[in-house]
Amino acid sequence: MAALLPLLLAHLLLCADGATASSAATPPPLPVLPVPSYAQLRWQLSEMALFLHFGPNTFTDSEWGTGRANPSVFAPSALDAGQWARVAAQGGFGRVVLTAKHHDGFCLWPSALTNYSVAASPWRGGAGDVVAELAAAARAEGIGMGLYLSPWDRHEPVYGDTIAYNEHYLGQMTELLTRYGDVEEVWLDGAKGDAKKMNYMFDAWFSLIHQLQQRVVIFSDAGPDTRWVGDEAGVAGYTCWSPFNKSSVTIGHTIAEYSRSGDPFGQDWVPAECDVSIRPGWFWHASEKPKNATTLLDIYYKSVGRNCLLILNVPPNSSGLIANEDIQVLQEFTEIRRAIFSQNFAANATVTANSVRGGQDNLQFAPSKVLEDGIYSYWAPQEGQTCWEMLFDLGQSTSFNMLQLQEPIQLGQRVIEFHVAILIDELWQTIVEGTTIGYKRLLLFPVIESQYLKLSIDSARADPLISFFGVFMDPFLSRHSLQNHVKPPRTNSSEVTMLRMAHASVNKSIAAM
Ligand code: FUL
Repeated sequence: MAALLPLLLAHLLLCADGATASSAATPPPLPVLPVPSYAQLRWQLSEMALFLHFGPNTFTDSEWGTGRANPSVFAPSALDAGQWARVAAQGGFGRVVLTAKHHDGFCLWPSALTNYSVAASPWRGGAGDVVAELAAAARAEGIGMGLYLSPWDRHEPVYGDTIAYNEHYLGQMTELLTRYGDVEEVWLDGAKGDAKKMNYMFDAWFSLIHQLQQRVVIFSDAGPDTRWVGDEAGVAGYTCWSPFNKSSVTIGHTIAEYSRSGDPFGQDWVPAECDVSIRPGWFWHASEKPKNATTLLDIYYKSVGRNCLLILNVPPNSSGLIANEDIQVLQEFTEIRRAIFSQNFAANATVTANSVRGGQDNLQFAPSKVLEDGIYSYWAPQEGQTCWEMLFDLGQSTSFNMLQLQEPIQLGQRVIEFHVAILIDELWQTIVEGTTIGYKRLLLFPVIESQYLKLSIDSARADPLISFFGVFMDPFLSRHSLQNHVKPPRTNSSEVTMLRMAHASVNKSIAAM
């Protein structure tokens, strides 16, 4: 009898479509534009990047160097880029991004276009190249390499002369993108603190960067490939679209709400990147301490768990090493993620849906596809439905407080609103409401217990597609941190009444068997 229950429950879906599959394969549904490029997909799948702020500021206890620090201050005694890359790889960071040049203008590579660089420092007798050492280390660890080349340069004498400085900047960019192999991310910000008037020729910069590096994504306030989320706390909007209009934002002048949330009507695919430092400052300071692992986990939920990439800054110290206390926190952060995500209570669930693309027997788009990791296998409904529901039978009553949902974003971001309900005392009760899903959505709520869950997509830009649905328990979640995660549940009394009636009739049939 118990084995029949899931099948019977499938009939509880409000709008079951009994169509069966035809013998020919069904092609995938049309994408809904905009969609990510190859480089943007690689970026998104890497989930987290390790940001490395390092330079004269590390030695002078400053954040925004004046550009007048003597290159002799740059003297790390034990610089080991291999350690930085290992820390990144072991912590699950898919790429590293180094401040090749910060606002002070000091270059961590021996640029031929300035004397203000490692070549003028005592480090490695003036023959060192931090960019080269990190590029080799990242390659050895199998992670991507990214570079931050600050537009604002407080040292360079031609800064302020538009033509001359744009030429200088492009010359330095060319050095960085032609000497060190694949560069997967170029990071630039809109900071421009001095009174000097300066026009950056962003269009020329972006064209050159894309010309020189095939896999690169360019980060700035306005993309073109990934956008600043609009804060330096690592937190995205509860609603977060990758579609966006680049033309609505000027670099250096963001509209916080637009950057946080994106734009369901956006013409461009520009997903958000969330930057935050493990310490109060971006550069290392002896007096500062790292955040703890549960704070990092909370940031992870609000960045990676809201369809973004998390770029976490872990600044090397004045020895040229990531400090042990930071490594310790990163190890705990890795360990708690492993503990939480290694047990998916839905892994062996029985999954049904009210309709399946190509018919209920079509395995290619079967509801059970949402149990497979990643975005390349997914459930798709029949076209032209107005109701989309999936039902999960976990096999036994289970306690949990977190859900992971994913969309196959290679076909565009679709879901506008959804909710998840559980069956308690024969009634479906909404436990969480969500807005966007995108690449990955992590939803938290107080611990609840049930065997049955129902995902309802309430509105979507096109037929919704779901590539992953997971059920987890986060034992570290405090009532306090929950406050920032939970949206008040919505009550839909007519739905509850209909399901109650339907469930009552199923119970009657079971009793009659
Ligand atoms: C900002 C800079 O001004 C900060 O110093 C830091 O580099 C941060 C990541 O970007 O725009």
